[in-house]
Formats: sequence, C-alpha cells, structure tokens
Amino acid sequence: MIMRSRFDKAVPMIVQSLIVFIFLRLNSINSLPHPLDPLSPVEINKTRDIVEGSYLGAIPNLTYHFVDVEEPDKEHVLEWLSSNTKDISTIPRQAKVVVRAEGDTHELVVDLNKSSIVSDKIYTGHGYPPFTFNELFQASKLPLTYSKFKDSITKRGLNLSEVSCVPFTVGWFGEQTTKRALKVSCFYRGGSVNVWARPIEGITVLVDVDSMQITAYNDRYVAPLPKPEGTDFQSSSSNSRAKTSASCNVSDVGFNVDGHEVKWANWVFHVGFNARAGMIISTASVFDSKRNAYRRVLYRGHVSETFVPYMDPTEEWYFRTFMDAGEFGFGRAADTLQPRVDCPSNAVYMDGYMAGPNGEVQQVPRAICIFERNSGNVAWRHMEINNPQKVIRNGEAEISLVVRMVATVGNYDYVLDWEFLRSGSIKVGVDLTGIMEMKAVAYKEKKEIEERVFGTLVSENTIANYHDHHITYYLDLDIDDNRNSFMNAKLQRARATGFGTPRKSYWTIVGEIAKREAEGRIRLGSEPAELLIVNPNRRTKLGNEVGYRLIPAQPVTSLLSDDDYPQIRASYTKYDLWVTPYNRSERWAGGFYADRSRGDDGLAVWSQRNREIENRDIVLWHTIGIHHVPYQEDFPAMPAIHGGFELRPANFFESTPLL
Ligand SMILES: *[C@@H]1O[C@H](CO)[C@@H](O)[C@H](O)[C@H]1NC(C)=O
Ligand SMILES: *[C@@H]1O[C@H](CO)[C@@H](O)[C@H](O)[C@H]1NC(C)=O
Ligand SMILES: *[C@@H]1O[C@H](CO)[C@@H](O)[C@H](O)[C@H]1NC(C)=O
Ligand SMILES: *[C@@H]1O[C@H](CO)[C@@H](O)[C@H](O)[C@H]1NC(C)=O
Ligand SMILES: *[C@@H]1O[C@H](CO)[C@@H](O)[C@H](O)[C@H]1NC(C)=O
Ligand SMILES: *[C@@H]1O[C@H](CO)[C@@H](O)[C@H](O)[C@H]1NC(C)=O
Ligand SMILES: [Cu+2]
Repeated sequence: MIMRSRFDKAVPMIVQSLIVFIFLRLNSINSLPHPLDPLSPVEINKTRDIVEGSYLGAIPNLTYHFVDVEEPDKEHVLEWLSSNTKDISTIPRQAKVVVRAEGDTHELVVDLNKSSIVSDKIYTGHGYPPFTFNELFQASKLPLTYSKFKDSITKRGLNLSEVSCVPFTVGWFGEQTTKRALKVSCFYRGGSVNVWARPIEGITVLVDVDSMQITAYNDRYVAPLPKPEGTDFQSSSSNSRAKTSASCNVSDVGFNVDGHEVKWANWVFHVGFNARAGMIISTASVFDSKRNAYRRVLYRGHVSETFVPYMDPTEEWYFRTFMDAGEFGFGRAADTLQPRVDCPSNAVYMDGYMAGPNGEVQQVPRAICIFERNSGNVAWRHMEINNPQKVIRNGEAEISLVVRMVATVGNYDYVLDWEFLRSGSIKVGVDLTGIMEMKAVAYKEKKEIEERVFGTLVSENTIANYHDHHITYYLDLDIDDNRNSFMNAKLQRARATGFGTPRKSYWTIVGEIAKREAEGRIRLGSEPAELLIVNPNRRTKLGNEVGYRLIPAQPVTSLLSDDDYPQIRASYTKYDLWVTPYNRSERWAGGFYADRSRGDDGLAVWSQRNREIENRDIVLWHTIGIHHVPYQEDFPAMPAIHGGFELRPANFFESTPLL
C-alpha cells in the first residue's frame, strides 16, 4: 500500500518543506522488496508445500511450531541498503522452519528460490519450540471430559458447562528428563465474562502434550469461589466505543508506507512481523540535512524475550514463571487492533501473517498500526527577554510517529510502541494492561488473613499475586556504520581544590570504553552514568565521536535467588543491560527453545565467552521491568502502567535536527 498526503497543520513550514523534499527524493526510487520483509502469505504457503513435498510430508501429524524468514547475512543486507539499484536478486530468499514429527524437533532451512530444504537438523538439546494453537486448545479442553475433574466440579457444587480452562507452561525444576507438558487451570464463568476473576482453586492438571493426555491430577483443597459481582470489565463506555469502529482515513497521514517501509519526517525504517517477536523494526535511518544524507541508527530492534515469574511457591502456582515470547510468541498473541481505542483515527494498519499448526498461512488483520501523534507536548521552546526592546518567543509542538502492536498473552495485554521523533530520538514503550492472575482464598477481608498469602486482597476471596514483568529488547544499533563501541560514562564527584573559589565539589564524567562482554553487563541504578554507543571512527566537525545514548527504563533486576530454577532459565534478568558482539544466531535472550529450557542457551551463556566488543558490530540488550505489586484499582481490569526507554542522539548531529 502507498499512502501520502497533506501534512499536519501543526508542523511548521520549514519542516514541511523538508518532508516534501524527502518524499520527492524517496518517491523517485521504485518500491522494491526489502531483504528483511517477513514471509508473505504466498511464501508461507510455498514453504509448507516444499516441506510437505519432502520426506517429512509422509510422516503423519507433522506440526509447524515456527516459520519465519531466515535472516539473510547482515553484510548482504547492508550492501543492498547502500546500493543505488536496490537489487534483491542476489540475496537468497529462505525460511527458517521448526516442525515436529514423531517426537522429533526438526530445524529446517527452506530455500524458496530453489524450492527445496537446504538444511535439516534434528534438535537434541534441552527445551522445546512454542506450542501450536491446536495443542493449547486441545489441552484446555481435556479436563472437561476427565472423570476426576468432573467429580471435583460436582464436589464444589458447580456446573461443568460454566467452566473454562486455560493451559499454562510448566517451566523446568531440575528434572533430568522432560516432556512437552502443560498445566491446565480452570475458572468459573457463571455470571461473569472475567474468567480470571473466578479461579477454581486447589486443582492441578498435568497434560502430556505429545500424547495429549492428562498424566497427573491432584485436587488438593477447596477454596470458596469469588463472587461474579463487580468482575465485569465491559464498561458501558467501552461498549459504545467498540461500536463506533471507524474505517481508517488515510488522507490525513503525513507519512508514507510502501510495502513494509515507512518514511516520515526525517526517518525511514522497515516494519516486520513474526510469530515470536511480533513487531520488528529494521534498518532505521535518520536524515541529516547538514550532510544531506540518511544515516544509519538501528539495524534491528524487537522484543527478544519476556519473563513473568509469579511469587507464589505453592503447589498450584510455583511453576507460573512464563517466558511468553519463547513459549507462546508475542506475534502469535498479536490481537487485531480496534480503531479509536487501540490506535487513533488517523492510524494506518498493517496485517500480520504467520503459519498455523499445519503450516498454512494465518492472518492477523490490523496487527500493527502506524500513526502520527501530536502529543500536546513541547518539542522545544524559548522566551528571550535580554534583547533590547523585544521579547522573542519561539518553539514547536512535538509531533512523532508511533508504530504499535498489542500482544494479548492470556490475561495480560502488552501495548508495544516504537516512537520516532524528529529530534532523532527513538522511544520504546510498553503499556501493561489486562486482567491480573488471581487466586481464590477463604478470606473476605484483610483482618481475616491467617495463612501466608502472596499478593494483595483485591476483592472478596481474591488475591492478585505478586509477580514481575521483564521485557527484554534486542537492539542492534549501528551508529553510522557497524563498528561501534559501548561506553558506561560515570558521573563522579570531584573535590574542588586549587581553584581559589569557595566551592568544595563538582561532578565530572569518567568514561571508559567497554573492551569485553564482562564490561558490558550493567546493573543500573546504583550510580549515575551516561550509557553511550559510539562510533569511534566517525566524528562531528568539532571532533566528538558520534553516538547515541540509552536513557534506560526504570531498573528492575530479578529478585529471585540465583539457584532458583526459573532464575537459572532467565539468568539474563540479573542485569538490566548487556552488550554482545553481533552474531546472527544470537537473538533470543532466553534461548531459542524456551519451553522447559534449562538456561544452557541464551544471553547469559553467550556473554560468558567474554568476547571483544570494542570497535565491533555490537548489540545492546535492555530490559523494561516491572515488579508488579497489585492494588485494588487493578481489579477487575488494570489501568495501563507504562515502562520505556529512549535512544537519543549524543553528538550524532552537528546541532539539533529540530531547527
Ligand atoms: C494458502 O493455502 C491455503 C490452503 O491451500 C489456501 O486456502 C489459501 O488461499 C492460500 N493462501 C495464499 C495467499 O496463497
Ligand atoms: C495423528 O493424529 C490423529 C488425530 O489426532 C491421531 O488419531 C493419530 O493417532 C495420530 N497419529 C500419530 C502417528 O501420532
Ligand atoms: C528469489 O525469489 C524472489 C521472489 O521470487 C526473487 O525476487 C529473487 O530475485 C530470487 N533470488 C534469487 C537469489 O534467485
Ligand atoms: C447450575 O445450573 C443450574 C441450571 O441452569 C442452575 O439452576 C444452578 O444455579 C447452577 N449452579 C451454579 C452453582 O451455578
Ligand atoms: C477523511 O478526512 C477528510 C478530511 O478531513 C474528510 O473530508 C473525509 O470525509 C474523511 N473520510 C472518511 C472516510 O472519514
Ligand atoms: C554465534 O553464536 C552461536 C550461538 O551462541 C555460536 O555457536 C557460534 O560459535 C557463534 N559464532 C561466532 C562466530 O562467534
Ligand atoms: Cu502484572
């Protein structure tokens, strides 16, 4: 789709002419495919046809767990990016596919040009690929026909027809051998649409996924069922808003979407999508009017993994230590966006495509939205009184471009934003909303609580349990070029002696380039520091190394002990920031096979090699974290809570790009 149009009135003339200039420049280039484009619907089908046409097609019940474009070599992509012809024909178009057949996990590379499987390996390490939708669905239905479960429901005086069950991943707790498994928890609708608010507590149902059978069942205790009153989250206003769904009006946008490439103001970048990460931003470059050229900033950025451990160590809850991106998939959980609720009326939408359980293409309509935002904030301003006889007052409203998706992973909704600013900043944000995971207890009031609880009483008989959200981003920054360095520039107090003034102290910057990965593991918050990624080979006219700085998210490192199994699996959450050398196969912080993983693959393990990171192609990994202590206001649905970080130019431009 190609859209283009008049500009927002709030954008000053000078910027408008800059935008027009950029549009004219870029529109003269033909729209050609980008090597990082996600697999198209036709390509997903073709991938399946190639797999089904191989020996694997003869195996009954082949299931597809992962299908994505096999990332081309970065050097090829960069050659393509810098070439004038934008000729993609030399870059092979390949798909990475993970299928399961007869209990084996096959890792395939399918060449779409050669129409053949060019690599086929059986994975024998720990952990399993994500579950298919069918597996999750079938597992959730098993208790409803299981006689012991039916007895448990009868014993509680409930109606089976009002029960909904939800499958949870089970983690790993030191077992020597593992199978693909899910634990299914059940909830009672009976008068409420908010299933999470009425847990049928005390029951554990273990499902062996490969045989799709219940292999362990325990009804340990009975807790009262929380009442349905007050649990409904469909407010009258949201009902009416959902009904006024608007068709998107593309005539108002001040940006241009061509295939997967977006051009807006001084930015150009690529928006991709896959089942695991969801939205992926690639090859983002910013126009430098002083150099009359686009300059590279971000090669690739996306959610790498999430870690959501609950703080309830009891039988029915201890295993709830989710790694949502790897176990379920943020793209798999992508929800269709509601116009005027999830995105404003000037938004433009992109659909997402993935392979379903049988390899056939599945569409997520309106998976991503892109819109120009007039935040009401000030981009810059000044009033000057010190000129004789005149007051000068000037400034600009902040206009930005937002790219958004929503992942609804069971009870939680993650609103994931990439926001581009004309100042050269990129802001990455997460809004957490949805429904909390709740536990039924005997207590109606706080003063009745006798046994230990692991959360907040948010309603009668309802504890919302404490838990964390760690959302780790993969950030392959390339500031002007691949060869970059990382600097943790500390602000340190100095004594003011020898200046002949009464000052006693001041602070100054003590910066050191990180030489190896060990110096690129940072726990934030203990001391003030500037976190810089610089290009030591490029300088401004004044001689400063060009760079970007990370203004980090609120630091939240995991509080679990190092020997706790979930912590071993997600050991990368012990640091807020990591720097590693670029390696095409190192993208998923918790390891590629996250389900039942044991912590032997992933960021913390790779970093132990302590490779050189100075003046190299490096990758930053940064975590947006929230220790979530629930409050009553989070019930029955939770008002969004925000976390985020900013990538901000630091001696990158000669002066502000705003003027
Ligand atoms: C993909 O294959 C399915 C099943 O053969 C078919 O229904 C669908 O139309 C195909 N989609 C595309 C885009 O080719
Ligand atoms: C394949 O799936 C069908 C239906 O679920 C099942 O009946 C059959 O036993 C499975 N075959 C194998 C070889 O697993
Ligand atoms: C692969 O196929 C794509 C799409 O059909 C085509 O654009 C590209 O040129 C081909 N590449 C090679 C290396 O053959
Ligand atoms: C179960 O269903 C029956 C018939 O619809 C109804 O009378 C009864 O109140 C229900 N019981 C509960 C606990 O919801
Ligand atoms: C889109 O916006 C234009 C100008 O604001 C308006 O004239 C037009 O009716 C709108 N179209 C739709 C479909 O809302
Ligand atoms: C790239 O990463 C993989 C996985 O960590 C590792 O096996 C491989 O040796 C790495 N390659 C290089 C060149 O470091
Ligand atoms: Cu939470």
